[in-house]
Amino acid sequence: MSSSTYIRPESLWAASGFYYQAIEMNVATTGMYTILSNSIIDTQGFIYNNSFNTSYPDENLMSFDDDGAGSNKQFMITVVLEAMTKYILFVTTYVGNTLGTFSIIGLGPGTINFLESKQNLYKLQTDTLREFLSDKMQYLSKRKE
Ligand SMILES: [Ca+2]
Repeated sequence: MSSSTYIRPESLWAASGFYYQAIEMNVATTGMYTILSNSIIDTQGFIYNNSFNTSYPDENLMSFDDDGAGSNKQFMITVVLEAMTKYILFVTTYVGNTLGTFSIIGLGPGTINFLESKQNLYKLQTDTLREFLSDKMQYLSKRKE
């Protein structure tokens, strides 16, 4: 993660009107995993250890990416995930007020379990007001063959 290209989450979150979906993740096998998105939307991904707080977006943040997958402005994050640990994959869009479907692909030494967070899909506001919306974002996981 280069400091020259790293976009601090606050600068993104400071702008209102971004939808996001929080997806809980866990793995049975500790190892290095790569998680990327597939969508026609310009996505961004954040991985948090255990939990996240929209008021403190840096807290528990492990990794962040915007266009690392190299095509179609999809994020790709490679990170070590430990077994028996709860992680949150936080998916949002580069452009505000964007909704649509996306897929999440996970590659690594074992299966990644994805669970929809109870918080599911919200529209992020500057005052951290969370507006629950219908489930228009979808995801799936694949195990590396
Ligand atoms: Ca992107």
